[in-house]
Amino acid sequence: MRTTVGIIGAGPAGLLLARLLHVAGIDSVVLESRDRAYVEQRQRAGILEQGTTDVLRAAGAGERMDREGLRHDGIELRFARRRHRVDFPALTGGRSVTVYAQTEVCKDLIALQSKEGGPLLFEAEALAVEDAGTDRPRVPFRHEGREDVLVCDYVVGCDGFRGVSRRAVPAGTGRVFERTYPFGWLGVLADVPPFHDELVYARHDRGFALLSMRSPVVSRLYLQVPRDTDARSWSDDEIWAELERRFATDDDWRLERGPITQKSVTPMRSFVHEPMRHGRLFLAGDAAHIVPPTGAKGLNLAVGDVVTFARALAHRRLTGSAELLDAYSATCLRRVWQAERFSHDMTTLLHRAPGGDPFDDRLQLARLERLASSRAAETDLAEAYTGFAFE
Ligand code: RFL
Ligand code: PHB
Repeated sequence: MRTTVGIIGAGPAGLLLARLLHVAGIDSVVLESRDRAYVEQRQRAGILEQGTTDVLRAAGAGERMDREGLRHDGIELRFARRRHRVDFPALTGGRSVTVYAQTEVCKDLIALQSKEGGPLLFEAEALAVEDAGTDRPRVPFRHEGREDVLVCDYVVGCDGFRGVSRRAVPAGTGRVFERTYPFGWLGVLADVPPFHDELVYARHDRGFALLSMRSPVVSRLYLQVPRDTDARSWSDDEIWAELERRFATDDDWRLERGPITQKSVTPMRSFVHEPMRHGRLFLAGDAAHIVPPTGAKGLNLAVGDVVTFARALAHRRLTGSAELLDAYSATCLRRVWQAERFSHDMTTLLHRAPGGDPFDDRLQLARLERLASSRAAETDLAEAYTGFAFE
């Protein structure tokens, strides 16, 4: 098989890249190791920055998002049994975010690609990236029991944190920056209307909790738990009781319980691989960087990367200049590190290390008090949460 851009992975990064290239008249082939149902049902991100919704709309993938997505103009911070609302449009000159799940973004992009894009092969596992240092990189892959090779002008590794493409960068040419955290998130989906109309980020002595949502009748809730927790060790009653404790306020707020339909635990990690390119292999999304989900940035960063690549390749085609392709890694990394900073700040602001340190507790409360009383501090959060502009 021969194509201009070989894309490994059909998560949000790979699917959107295929769409952007199609719109620019550049052909691609997408290889995805899992089946379509798996990709469409994997519960993950929920928050789209305004820049992300703009890109999806411009790519022709915004119709259902505009109908079903929920515009959110703020979040609530809960701490010391109090609430503080951060008003995004007032602090950022009108910016907001949209609640529209990653599962839905993927469904919309898959439907578009199947209707009018290039090949999108499910259950097609890339085995390696070869000859990335030449102008004919190759991706051997296995599909329907047969081995084949995809020969490309460029390969974009959109295969997530555990994919194969990052491994094709020779040791010694790249550098990894990493932090792991001693906790993870127990995430649940519940068939109950969200108890608040905006997201609630709660800091509590027993640990962090987050209310998000998937629709006006489905809540998405998270609890900080020790890193190696087995989700099955938490009964539904224990989950609701813990949510009640961590979200408790001094006013008459009440939590309504409902059936829990899904439970899983995600470990938390910060990770950046520099540079995001080796020869004709470009890394995008989680393949190149991971943020802890507290800042809701992972999917939005993936979108920024593939927009940068698609523009750079279109520029190359139009002008013959490789200038933007050569700048790809540096351009993406500026935005990536801002998201790393913000996600790390939000994580350390709201989570409690196991065992806890009383000094850290007081610092967290002081940081939260500062956010609740200083427009400057709040503006920094609102600008970062609603998203940094694409370059
Ligand atoms: P993905 O989504 O992991 O997709 C990678 C795809 O590559 C496939 N693959 C391969 N295919 C072929 N051959 C191989 N050898 C392959 N190896 C792997 C995989 O099957 C998969 O389909 O990476 P991508 O596209 O870079 O997208 C990144 C996002 O998924 C991720 O950053 C976000 O989900 C992170 N995230 C959030 N991001 C946000 O922007 N806002 C949020 O609110 C948000 N909340 C979250 C999150 C992630 C979470 N978890 C579970 C990690 C909440 C959670 C709980
Ligand atoms: C989600 O809806 O899954 C979600 C929202 C905000 C976050 C993380 C996850 O910070």
